[in-house]
Amino acid sequence: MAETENTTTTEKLSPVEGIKTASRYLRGTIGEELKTESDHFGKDDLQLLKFHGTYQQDDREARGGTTESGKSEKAYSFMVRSRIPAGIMTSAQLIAHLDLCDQIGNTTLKVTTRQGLQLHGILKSNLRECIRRINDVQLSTLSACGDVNRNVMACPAPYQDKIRPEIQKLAYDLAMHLAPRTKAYYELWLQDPETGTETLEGGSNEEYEPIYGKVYLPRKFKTAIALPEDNCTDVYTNCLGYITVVRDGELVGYNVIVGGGLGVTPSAKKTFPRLASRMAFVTKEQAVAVGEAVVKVQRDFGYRDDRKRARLKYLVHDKGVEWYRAKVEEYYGSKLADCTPDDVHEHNDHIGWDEQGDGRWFYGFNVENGRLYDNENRAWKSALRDICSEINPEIRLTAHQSILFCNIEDKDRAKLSNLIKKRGLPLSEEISTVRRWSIACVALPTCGLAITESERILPSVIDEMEKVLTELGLDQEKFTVRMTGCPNGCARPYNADIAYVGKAKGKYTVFVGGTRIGNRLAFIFKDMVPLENIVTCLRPLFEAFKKDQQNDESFGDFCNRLGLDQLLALTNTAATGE
Ligand code: SRM
Ligand code: SF4
Repeated sequence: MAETENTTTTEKLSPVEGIKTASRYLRGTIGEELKTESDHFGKDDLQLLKFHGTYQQDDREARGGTTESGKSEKAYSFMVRSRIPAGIMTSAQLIAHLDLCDQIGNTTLKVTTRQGLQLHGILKSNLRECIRRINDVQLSTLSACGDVNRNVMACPAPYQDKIRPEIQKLAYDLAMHLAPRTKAYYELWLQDPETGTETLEGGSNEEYEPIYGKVYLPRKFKTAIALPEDNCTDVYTNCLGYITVVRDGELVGYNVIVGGGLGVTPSAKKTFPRLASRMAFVTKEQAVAVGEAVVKVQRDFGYRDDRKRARLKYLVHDKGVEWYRAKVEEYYGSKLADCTPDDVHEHNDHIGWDEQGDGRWFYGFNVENGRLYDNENRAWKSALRDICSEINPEIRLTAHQSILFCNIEDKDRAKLSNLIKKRGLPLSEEISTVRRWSIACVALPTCGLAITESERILPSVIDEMEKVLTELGLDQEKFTVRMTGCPNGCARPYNADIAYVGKAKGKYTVFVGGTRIGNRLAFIFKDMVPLENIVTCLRPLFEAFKKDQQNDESFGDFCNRLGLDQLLALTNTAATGE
């Protein structure tokens, strides 16, 4: 299929399309801007910087002053995101990130919901150094953001079985295969700005992006791999997903799913969260090439006129999965088999101690909302530095914003626990079930799209939930609680058992009815609930759940069984005492 084929060329394109096309493969004027004294970039380059793994932000709590010219003053800095396929990294790579956050960042580091790492507060004058130092330790920020395939997720558990190593390798292979090929990244961030030259000159060195072409994708693109018994990557929320198919203990292939995505603009009916549709079975050998075909169909048919509708999920929704499959077969060059019945049915968060199967252990360390910092009570960064320098474990990041310390010898187990305790941190086994299964997005003060608090407020919301659940004898119940500071859905709220989604200043939409397994969308229970009521509004539901729970149904299943009207009736009964 020709690189430039694009059925959307006659439609009115969104302005970002023009910026990408004119960017000379993601260069724009970033190189020139990096040489200026200005503390921020111009509008067009902001779009291109994302492909390089960085977002221009400003501290929203520092806004408000004015410059001499009367313009509102902003404290600009950059978020830098590392792409880490399957979240697998070394102790040295983690230490390099901790050094960066302490030396040129805002002294905190965030483990993200896609097994990545984020630095915040990097000044423009330090941006090149930051990205170069990440590359110095053999990681990259290229395509961590932008309209390309992002970090590929896979279950990070280090079980030495016949499946995990294979899917983790597939995550790496897909990430490399689908990474942009432009040399712009090398030129801008890695070569010496004084002596280096641009390779794209006079047409003779014209670059070629075999998968993306000049225009890249219409929008961000996300890929994940899961096992039926372990959907820890929330595979159904991705544009492209792979679910393992195992026969006689051997991995034979994957059921490929397409068209998941969560972002929504509540005021725009044309936007909605969507779980992926099951498309076709592929063998192990076909997995990467079919993934490429899925990407290319979105490249050529995805909507480029309206960024709100440009994600793959809208194309699959509008045209149907059979249409999408036929196109993928055309691009791939042959027919594909139908999906097998294999599907996700469990979720393991890998927290606590577990055996790897090679005589060694791994420890899932629950990092509350993925934020690593040091203060007088809790010193996450110091604990990690101690563990990395004294034990040197392999590090794996989970999609639940937590860390697995891997390859731990039996003799080092007590030592590892002591290093955690010494820094005032709870062991994973000391954390309540509700806290363990909760995650929150970044939100304020760095996220430019945040409407409410999320990561900073969820710990106290969980304190309150712990009290209610303990009082009702529900403290052992396993269900997901997810909070975001706006409806974009960065902590994947729309398929959780319970979700709090920031809607207006201090107010949240409360969702219930999703699942821990991530295969059902939640529904709105109450909208515009003030922060102080987001736990109390659920109390009647918890009480009814305690009374009427059937077999081992989860809280999400219970809410889904009752449906909105019955749940609201419970609340009204509680309010009137009838
Ligand atoms: Fe996200 C935008 C943070 C996972 C859906 N997301 C943003 C930005 C870059 C805000 C912006 O555009 O200015 C946030 C940066 C905040 C900051 O200060 O750091 C941001 N997203 C995050 C992270 C760091 C949340 C976290 O606390 O872990 C996650 C980074 C993952 C990574 O390593 O790559 C993150 N974002 C997600 C997910 C979850 C996932 O992918 O599994 C989603 C929902 C799934 C999906 O994509 O549909 C998600 N982020 C969005 C959206 C809505 C996209 C849409 O289709 O409408 C936006 C806004 C946008 O793209 O316009 C967004
Ligand atoms: Fe920002 Fe909204 Fe994403 Fe939270 S959900 S990080 S507030 S864009």
